[in-house]
Amino acid sequence: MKIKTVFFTKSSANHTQCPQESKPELALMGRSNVGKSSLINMLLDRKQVAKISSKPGKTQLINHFLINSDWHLVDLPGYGWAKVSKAKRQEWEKMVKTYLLHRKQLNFVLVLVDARHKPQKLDVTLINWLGAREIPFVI
Ligand SMILES: Nc1nc2c(ncn2[C@@H]2O[C@H](COP(=O)(O)OP(=O)(O)OP(=O)(O)O)[C@@H](O)[C@H]2O)c(=O)[nH]1
Ligand SMILES: [Mg+2]
Repeated sequence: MKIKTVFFTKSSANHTQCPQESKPELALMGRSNVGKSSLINMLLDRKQVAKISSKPGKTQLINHFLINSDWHLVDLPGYGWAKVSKAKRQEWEKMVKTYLLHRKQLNFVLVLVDARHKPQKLDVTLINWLGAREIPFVI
């Protein structure tokens, strides 16, 4: 696909704040710091459209990017960031899981895993969670 235009639409703290339009969307999920936001920049051939950091926990909201005025690519906060408090981890989980369960525009999820390591327990747990809820995904 040729990427003609890319616009950052908005950041949302929960699924009810997400863009109202009915355009289809694809979301990226994976561990904090695995490179979700970097992959978005690479796929879109833009250096800074999604914010990245060498420290985990950079993406903290649901970020919508409008591609070719046609569909949304969605950058989600990562999971498994050991240094963050349990309360913050639970907040992430609620935000992302509620989005994944209720967002009608979501067509499928791209789960990014670090190929240098064996599948991590949390990756497997969340992939099974997606499967049990019949949310289409690709790893
Ligand atoms: N070695 C290597 N480093 C990468 C790769 N992709 C991203 N990085 C680096 O990994 C770090 C984290 O990248 P991000 O794209 O911010 O990761 P993220 O998954 O969005 O992280 P959160 O927003 O915390 O969930 C940055 O320092 C990137 O430069 C890759 O393919 N290989
Ligand atoms: Mg990120």
